[in-house]
Amino acid sequence: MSVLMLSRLFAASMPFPATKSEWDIFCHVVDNFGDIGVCWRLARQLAAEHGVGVRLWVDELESFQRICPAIDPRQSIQRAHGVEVRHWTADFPDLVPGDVVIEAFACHLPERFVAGMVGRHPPPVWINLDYLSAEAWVAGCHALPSPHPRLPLTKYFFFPGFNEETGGLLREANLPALRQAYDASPEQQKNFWRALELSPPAPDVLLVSLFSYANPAITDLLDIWARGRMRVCCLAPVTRSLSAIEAFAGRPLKAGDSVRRGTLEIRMLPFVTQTEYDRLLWSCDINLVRGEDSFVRAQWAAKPMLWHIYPQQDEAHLIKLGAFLDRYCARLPDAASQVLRQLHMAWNGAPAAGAITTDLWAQWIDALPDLRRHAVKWEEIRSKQEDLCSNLVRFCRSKL
Ligand code: TRH
Repeated sequence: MSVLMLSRLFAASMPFPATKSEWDIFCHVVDNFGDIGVCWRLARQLAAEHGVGVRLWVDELESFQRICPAIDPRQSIQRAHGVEVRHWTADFPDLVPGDVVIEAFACHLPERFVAGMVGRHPPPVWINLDYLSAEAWVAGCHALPSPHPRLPLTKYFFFPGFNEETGGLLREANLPALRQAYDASPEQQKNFWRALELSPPAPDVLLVSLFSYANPAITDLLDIWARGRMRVCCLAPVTRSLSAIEAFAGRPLKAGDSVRRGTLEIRMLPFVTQTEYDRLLWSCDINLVRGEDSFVRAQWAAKPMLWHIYPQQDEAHLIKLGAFLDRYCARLPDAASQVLRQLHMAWNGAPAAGAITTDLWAQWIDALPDLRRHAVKWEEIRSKQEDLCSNLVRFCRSKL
């Protein structure tokens, strides 16, 4: 065996890191909270579970502060939860890149930094962390190298996904245990409601969290809930769904306000931290989520959910939605699968789907026992797969 092969074998079997490794993560906040939501989660997990020194570069700190109030948008360098947070501005400093460089969602690294990567020996492992999709092509593209056209650098495409052939899903090691402890603790639940300044929900009320993009179907749903057989309490953090809720209420609303109509009560919540948002998802019977990160967290909450996917041009998002539903519904009884698909298509404005009707909602309520069992099973199976952060660490170790 050659010296080179031996050294590779040795490197692959070494506990990671032999010395503390340093990673740079770059996050460009395109819009909303998903980009920083994912990067922040990954950065914290790398630091807390893998002993990695993380420098997180973020070009917009105000959005970051919304999900993590410890962040001060005026500081160019600060530490939070064991992570060094840097404000990423146009005048990028000269510094030595870390062992691993993560370019989140093809955010395009600063040229000066790329030059630093070329000058580093060995060069860093360069990862483009992509968006999550359940489409079949993802498995074929995951971890593929892409040599730089001019420079002696190789970028690897790392795709999150739902099976072992992909990079997996972000999930902290203690997440299932934390959720189970919360479920089993009336004390923790009481503290959660108290922190939100809400009284705990009555047992006969269907509790729904609402986080979506602007969506004409919100009004339909609120209307159906208000006229339904069942009492519904809708907990809505103030986000882009606010204007639809205000139109329904007929008045301006802010966090702390509530609206009552028929069998529906809407409680407007402040935008909470990521940790509190998890607790909100664990507490509700049904979670309406959006984008990427809240969509994944709703799956870890093991509750029935309705996903508002990030809209894309040429309705590409509907293909992505269909791919997820194919996967998610594979082991679901036919009737529940059908109503879940129909409701998702209507909620996402698919052309052939039509509006959400009272009848469709009633079918969804009838399917709830199956949907609940299924959500628990789905979470159990996915939790057994390796999480994205551990996958990434293992992959980078093999390339260092
Ligand atoms: O905010 P989003 O719509 O983000 C989107 C998606 O990521 C999309 O794929 C991307 O292209 C686009 O951004 C640019 O939805 P997402 O992904 O669910 O992110 C929301 C984050 O906000 C998530 O980390 C959960 C967090 N959150 C809170 O911390 N508190 C809250 O009260 C709420 C409602 C959310």
